[in-house]
Amino acid sequence: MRISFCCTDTASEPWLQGLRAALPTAKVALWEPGAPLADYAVVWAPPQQFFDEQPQLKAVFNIGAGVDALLKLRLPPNALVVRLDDAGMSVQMAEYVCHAVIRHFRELDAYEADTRQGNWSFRKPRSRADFPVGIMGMGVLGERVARSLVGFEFPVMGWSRTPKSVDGVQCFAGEQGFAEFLAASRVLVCLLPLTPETRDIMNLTNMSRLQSGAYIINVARGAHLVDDDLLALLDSGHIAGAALDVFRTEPLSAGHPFWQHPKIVVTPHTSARTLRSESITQITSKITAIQRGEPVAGVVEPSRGY
Ligand code: NDP
Ligand code: OXD
Repeated sequence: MRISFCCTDTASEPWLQGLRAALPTAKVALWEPGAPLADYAVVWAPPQQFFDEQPQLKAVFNIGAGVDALLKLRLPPNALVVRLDDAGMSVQMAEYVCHAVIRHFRELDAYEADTRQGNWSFRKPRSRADFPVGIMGMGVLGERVARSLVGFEFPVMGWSRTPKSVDGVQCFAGEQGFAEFLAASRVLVCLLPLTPETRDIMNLTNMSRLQSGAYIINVARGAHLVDDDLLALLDSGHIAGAALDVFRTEPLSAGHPFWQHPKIVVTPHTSARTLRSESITQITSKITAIQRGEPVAGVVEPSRGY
């Protein structure tokens, strides 16, 4: 069995070593133009030439959860496309989102500013009931985030394409549930895949439907958010602030107003990192399962875009 590794912006050697250790009988090699035909591919942002030269692939393993960039390419006709299915990302995402919600709710930035000035002063405690959190996307990551926020006793809502039932979470689904979901939310978390249906979903109309004093947490893809609409709603006061981990252009371009905005916290696409060891274990287990003719989780449906 041959496995071809083609991941841009990734240190290849530790991955190659890990894949070889997990599947000692496989031939695992870094892809280069003209490389021998492989059975499986492990990829992140590969060039189109990779797939054009490897049309026989049985499965393509993306070393991330989001496949929006991959699905823009012409893929091998018979290959399964498999995304990372948690692999240590959901706990990181829960940490990041809970931190952002709590930091905002408990006014920790304001406390930090006060204490840096030597001020020992208190703010009136706020009520969780006034900070309902709506999570767009109740998949592998969104559901874990929702359950974690329930643990902190926030009112939690979830919105997905198909109906869900999660203990302690008020679930909404589809177009028909969207307006009600937004109206019930003050903090909005985006954990949707980027598809034609979800691009620009955080726009002026939709964000205006959130409760006044809204807070935006985007940890999915930059193109879910219309930057100028967020800035306008921050200026008007309808939105109180935002924690943004993902951007239309990454790295965020120098001079972008988000960098210095006093109500925006920027992080460099780091809310849930790919963990190499967990990912290698997951990918190699799935290769073994496919070889045995067994089904695997995390298979992408290209027609729905995730
Ligand atoms: P999943 O595919 O498991 O979940 C996607 C969720 O979005 C599902 O609940 C799905 O609904 C819902 N959804 C999709 N389309 C629509 C729609 N049109 N309307 C309403 N709901 C919709 O993805 P993950 O949870 O694993 O990951 C989500 C995204 O997070 C990734 O696609 C990626 O872009 C981003 N990400 C960001 C990272 C970072 O570091 N910032 C790290 C990892 C991922 P249904 O359940 O009905 O199918
Ligand atoms: C992912 C990401 O999709 O890191 O996994 O953004």
